[in-house]
Amino acid sequence: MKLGNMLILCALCVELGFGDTLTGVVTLSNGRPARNAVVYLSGHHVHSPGRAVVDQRNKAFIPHVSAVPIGTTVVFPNNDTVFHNVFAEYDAKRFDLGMYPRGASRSVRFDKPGVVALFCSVHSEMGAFILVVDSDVYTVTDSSGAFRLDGVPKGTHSLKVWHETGEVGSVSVVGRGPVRIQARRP
Ligand SMILES: [Cu+2]
Repeated sequence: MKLGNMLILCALCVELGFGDTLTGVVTLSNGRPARNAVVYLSGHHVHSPGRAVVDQRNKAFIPHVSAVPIGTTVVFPNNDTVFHNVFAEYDAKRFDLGMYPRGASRSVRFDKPGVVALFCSVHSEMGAFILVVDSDVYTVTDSSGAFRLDGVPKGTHSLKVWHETGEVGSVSVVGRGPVRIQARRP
């Protein structure tokens, strides 16, 4: 992209209020930090479904938790030294990507919001989650439950939280935070 076009786009971003940052911390109902919680602005229009990767290395899915906007194609490469068989539960159904070796890959497009629970039929210790969100403003908390959301438009937003324990949260936020959210059983 030409520099001139980039400057015009950046000016537009400022004008529309994109680029604000919202910070906060998520805890679970037991008061502990909610590590790997997905935090997103609910109902925020999805502009940019894209591609995401859930890697397989050292008998683990990496990342363990990810969030993607509706319409995103997720690629599942096997970069391990052994075969894995990826299957998942999603939208009340099961899909199976079969068994594939190092260097091979499969991909799936996710068109409905919801939880994708990933497993490997060979290694029962392998598990991961993808949350498909109706939003393109989302992130995942760090080990202390902290998060930083970029690209938050001005105004009041419904901020939602999902954690792999099944605990969820929802708060109305204005401004940049920091916000504290305690997730609970739905
Ligand atoms: Cu495996």
